[in-house]
Amino acid sequence: MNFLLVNPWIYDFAAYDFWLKPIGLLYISSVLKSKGHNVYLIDTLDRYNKKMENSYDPKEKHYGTGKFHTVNVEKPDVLKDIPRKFKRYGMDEQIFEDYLKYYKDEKIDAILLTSTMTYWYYGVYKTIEKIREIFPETPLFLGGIYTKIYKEHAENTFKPLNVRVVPGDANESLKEVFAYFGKSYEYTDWFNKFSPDYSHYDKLKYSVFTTSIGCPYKCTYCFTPIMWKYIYRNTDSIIKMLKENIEKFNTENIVFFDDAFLLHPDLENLLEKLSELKVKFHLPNGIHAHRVNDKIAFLLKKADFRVIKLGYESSDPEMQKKTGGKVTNSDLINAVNNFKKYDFDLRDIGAYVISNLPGQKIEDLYNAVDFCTDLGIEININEFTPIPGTKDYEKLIKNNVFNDDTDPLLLNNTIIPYWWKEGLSADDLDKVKRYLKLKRR
Ligand code: B12
Ligand code: SF4
Repeated sequence: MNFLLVNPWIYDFAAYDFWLKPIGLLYISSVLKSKGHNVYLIDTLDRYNKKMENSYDPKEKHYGTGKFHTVNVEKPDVLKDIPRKFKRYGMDEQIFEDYLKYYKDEKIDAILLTSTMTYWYYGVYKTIEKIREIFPETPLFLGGIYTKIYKEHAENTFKPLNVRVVPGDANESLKEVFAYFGKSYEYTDWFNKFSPDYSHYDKLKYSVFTTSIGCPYKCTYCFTPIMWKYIYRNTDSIIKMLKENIEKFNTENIVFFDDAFLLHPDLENLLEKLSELKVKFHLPNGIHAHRVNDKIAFLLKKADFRVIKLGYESSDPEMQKKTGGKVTNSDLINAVNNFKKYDFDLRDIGAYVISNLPGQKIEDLYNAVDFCTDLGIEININEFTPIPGTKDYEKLIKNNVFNDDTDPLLLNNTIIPYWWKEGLSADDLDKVKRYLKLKRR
């Protein structure tokens, strides 16, 4: 069979290519190829797509990250009152259309789209509207994180575009795809046996991998432990997967999307072996600070880890404990002292802090800014995103802060402070962000 995979546009008030690669779809590509199918990919978020060269300069920033091509677009009704510009991020519309017309000749049997952030479903919708202009009848399947969190919402929203929603991991979702065509699908150990398929890209400034899926912690705001049972890949097969990628694509930057990279049971050996690969490594997802002891910091430096984000979330010990106990203030101090000992560039080390956690006081944020800037590291303040199924979401519903049928677009972390009466206002957050700027100076 011939499959066309599409990584959709993002529609949002803000988005940045912080090493975004659709690794879910890239795994699907490997699995389908292994079963003898033809697979094509249009990644609308690939900043280095060669057809975009005339209309956009990808201007590489830090280690291959950078700004997307953008176009201002109309806001959907539910966002009309938000006083910010709404944009489409990614491939030029005409180029996308040209790709679709080109693939029309390949006799595509099925189109597969992924979804990541729940509040990006509108971009998925607009992408599929465009696809339907060229492929009005072709069976189209939507999987990925949004469909796992909001199955019913996805089914209702995408019905007018004749989309079949297939939540689940590679096996569960592909089984449904093949069942639609009256074919059987044999489960495969996709996580241990396959790697994300990067053969679709003309130019790779970075490759993204994950050495584990899921996390053994259960933080009250996080969907990861609900979505995945914690599993990790063995060291030798991780090294083999990375070596193949580096040899094929001359990769300079390897990025790990893991939720729990430092919890790998064979961590020291893994880091030793990574140090033989001679590339730069990055950890953009908040890592577990308590694991950064003297030895681990030494090995991270030896392997050439650069951007490392620590999951800090709150400076308040009570809040840290109440939300899952993954970190304490002394964990952060120890981790940063170990990074300093081995001479990491502290501009690359940052801590994630969540603002607007239920019950959080504004002082928590000012203290977090003081704490991190005094340690000498960067701080990234990210607004809280309530996710159905998590303890925090259920509590907010119970307390009538919003309804269970609230449009996911309104639960975008950038939007919440504009309408949420319970938490910190947009003005409060602006003040904290101004304070952070001053402290940075
Ligand atoms: C990597 C990651 C990031 C990266 C990149 C995200 C990106 N846009 O790609 C970074 C660090 C930038 C990031 C940032 C944030 N993230 Co994040 N992130 C993740 C993480 C850890 C991994 C995603 C991933 O790649 N998984 C691995 C792949 C293999 O799985 P997958 O995509 O589901 O694909 C599988 C299946 O779904 C299926 N499949 C996928 N597509 C399709 C399609 C078809 C047709 C089929 C058949 C099958 C199929 O096959 C694949 C193989 O089994 C998830 C948690 C998690 N473990 O999933 C959170 C998660 C998605 N992030 C989350 C959050 C909250 C955030 C932030 C908002 C945090 C914050 N407060 O700032 C920011 C938002 C930034 C932004 N605007 O993008 C939430 C979701 C929030 C939401 N409302 O949607 C999650 C779920 C974690 C959580 N806290 O609960 N994140
Ligand atoms: S430690 Fe991180 S990934 Fe694990 S449950 Fe908590 S927030 Fe989620």
